[in-house]
Amino acid sequence: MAGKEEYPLSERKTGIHQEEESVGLLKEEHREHGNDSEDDDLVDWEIPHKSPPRLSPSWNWFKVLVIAVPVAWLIGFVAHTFLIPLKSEMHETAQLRAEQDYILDSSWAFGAQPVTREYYWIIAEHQLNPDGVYRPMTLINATFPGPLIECNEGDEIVVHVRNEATNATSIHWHGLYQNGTNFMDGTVGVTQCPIAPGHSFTYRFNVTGQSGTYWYHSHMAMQASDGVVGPIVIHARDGERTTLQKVPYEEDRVVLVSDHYYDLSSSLLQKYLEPGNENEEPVPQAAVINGRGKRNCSDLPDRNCSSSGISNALFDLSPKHNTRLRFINVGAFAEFQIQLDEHEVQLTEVDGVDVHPQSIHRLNINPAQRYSIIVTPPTDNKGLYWMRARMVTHCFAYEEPELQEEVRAIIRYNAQTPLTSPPQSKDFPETIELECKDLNTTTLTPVLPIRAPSNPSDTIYLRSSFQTHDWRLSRGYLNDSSYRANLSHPTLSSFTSGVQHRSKPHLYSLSMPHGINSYLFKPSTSLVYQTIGIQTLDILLQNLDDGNHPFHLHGHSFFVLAQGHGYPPELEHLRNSLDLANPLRRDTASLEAFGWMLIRFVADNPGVWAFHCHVGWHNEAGLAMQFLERSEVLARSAVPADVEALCRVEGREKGKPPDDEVWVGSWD
Ligand SMILES: [Cu+2]
Repeated sequence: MAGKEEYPLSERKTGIHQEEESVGLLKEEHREHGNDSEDDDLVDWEIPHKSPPRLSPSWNWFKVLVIAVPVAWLIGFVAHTFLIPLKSEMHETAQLRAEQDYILDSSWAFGAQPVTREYYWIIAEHQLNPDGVYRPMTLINATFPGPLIECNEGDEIVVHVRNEATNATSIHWHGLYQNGTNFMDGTVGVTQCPIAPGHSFTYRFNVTGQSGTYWYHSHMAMQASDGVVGPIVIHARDGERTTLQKVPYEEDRVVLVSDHYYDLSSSLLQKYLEPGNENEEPVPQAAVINGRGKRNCSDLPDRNCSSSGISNALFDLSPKHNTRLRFINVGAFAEFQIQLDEHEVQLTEVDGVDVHPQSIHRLNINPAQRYSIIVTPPTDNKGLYWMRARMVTHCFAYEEPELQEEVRAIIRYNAQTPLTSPPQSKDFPETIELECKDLNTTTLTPVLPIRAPSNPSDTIYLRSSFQTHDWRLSRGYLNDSSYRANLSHPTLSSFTSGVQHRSKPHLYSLSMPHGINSYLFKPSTSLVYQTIGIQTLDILLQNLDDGNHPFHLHGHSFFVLAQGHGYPPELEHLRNSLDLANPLRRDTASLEAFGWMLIRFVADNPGVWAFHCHVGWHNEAGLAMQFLERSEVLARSAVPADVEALCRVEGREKGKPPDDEVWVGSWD
C-alpha cells in the first residue's frame, strides 16, 4: 500500500531458508513417536526374562510388577502427551472438521509478543461424503476443510507441507503481502515449482502490515476444488474490536462457502479444455458451508451416497451478544448470495479491510472474496433460523441435472433447543440476484483512510476475452496473451538467475522504466509487466465476454476506483470523475459480463505477482498475467535453495493441466 515501507530484499534473513528442515522431517517424527517404537518398548518389558533360580515365583511376580507398573505408566504418559495429539491432527480416516474449529479463541491475546506458529500438514487423497455423496478428495491432515490459521499481525507462520498425494501441490496464502518473501507466495509457474508427490516443503513467512480475513489454497491446477482450502485470520495489534470494527461483538467465527463438485477437478478440467468446448465451465452439483451440506440420497441414484451422520452446518450463536461472521468464498466458480433469514446484518470488512458498517439483507460474494458481517440477535427471537447460501445459477453454462443450488445452515440461539423440527424462518421478499457481479461497494469506505495516489505512471489496458483458435480450443485471453504456467522454470527464479548469470537480455530489461517485458518472456503465453522503483499503476479491464471474472492481484490490496457496464468512458473524462479520498481497497474484485473496471495499485512490493481471474476454470484456460515488480531489488536477490530445489524433483508436473498440444491433430 501507499504507506508501506520498502523491505529491501537484499537484507532479508536468508539464513532461515537454508535450514533445509523440510525434507524427511515428518518421517523422523513418526519414527520417533510412532507405534513401532512403542510396541518395541512394550515387547521388551512384557516378555518375562529368564527367572533367576534363587527367587521364588511370587518374588518374581512382585519384581515384574515393581518395574512394569511405573514403566507402563511412563509409556502411557508419553503416549497421551505426545502421541495422541499427533494422531488427532493426522487422522488416517477422512472426516469433516469439527464445527468448533472455526470458532475463534475467545481468550485470544491480541497484544501478545510476536511468536512463530508452526503447522504440520500432510496432503493426501481420501474418500469423503461432505453432503452425503462420496467423492475422491485431496485433504490436509485428512480433514475437510483445512485447519484455521489464527495469528497476530507480526507473527511468523511456518507450515511444513508433506505431499503424500498422487499429484504435485503448492499452497498460496491468498491476500498476504509476502513483502520480502515473494518466493513463499506458493504460485506454481510464478514463484515456485510444484511440490512433487512424496516430497516436502516448508513455507515460512512473516505476517506484517495487514490484518483481517484471508485464506489459503492449493495453486496447482484445480486442486483447491478437491479440498485443499482453509481460512486464515490475522488479528490486528491494536483496536481490532474498538477502533477497526465499528460494531461491537463478543463472538467471532469463520464461515467458508463453496461450490461442491462430485468429480475430481483433474477430469473436469480435461473436459473443460477439450476442443469445441466454448468456455462451458463445469457446473457444480452442490454447495457446502464449512464443508457441510445435506443431499437427499434418493435423488442421486447414480451416486455412492450415505446420509448417515450427515447434517447441515450448525451455528450456535449467543442470544445476548453480537457475533462476527467472516465469510470466505473458497469455491472454484460460483458466486453466492447469502442471507440469515429475518436478520438485517452489518457489513464491516472487505478482503481484510475494515469498513464503516453498512446494513444489508443479502451478501453477494464471488470466489476468493471475503466479507465480515456482524449479526445481532433478533429482539423477538424465534430461536432457530436458516442461513441460506444460494449459488447465482444465472451464470452457469448449462442445466446440471444433479444440481442443488442452495445450501443451508442452521442458526440456533439457544444450544438447548432440540433440532427435531427445522427452522420456520422466512426468506426475504426481495427477488433473488440474477446477475453475476460484485455487491455494490461504492458506498463502502475503509475505516483506516488511505488516499489513492494521483497521476499513475502508466495505465495498462486489458481486454479480457475467450477466443477459439487452432483445433477449436477455447482459451482465456488478456489482450493477445493466454497464460500457460511453466512448472519447471517459474518466472521469479528464471529472472533472478538470469541476472546473476549476467545474461544480456536480463540486464537490458533492467534498463526499461516499466512495461511488458517481451525480451525475456513470450507475451503470447506469459504476459509479464515489469517495473523499476516504486510506481503507481492503473489497470483498466474490459470484459468482452458474458462471464463474470473476480480478478485477484497477489501481494497487494488495490484501490477499486470505478466500474460499470458496457464500454468504459474516455480515460481523461474517467480520471477527472474519480474520488481518490478513500476508495475501497481489496484484493479480489469482479469484472462483470460485458463490463469494465478501473483499479489502481502501488507497485512497491519486490517480486513476481500473479494477476488472474479467480474462477479456477478461467485461470487454467489462461486468464492470467504477472507483474514483475521492483526488478532492481529482485536483481540483487536470490531465490532460497530449498525453493529452487523443488524444480529439480522428478514428478513435479504430476497433475498439471493438459497441454494444448495433446489435441493437435484431433478432429473429434
Ligand atoms: Cu473468470
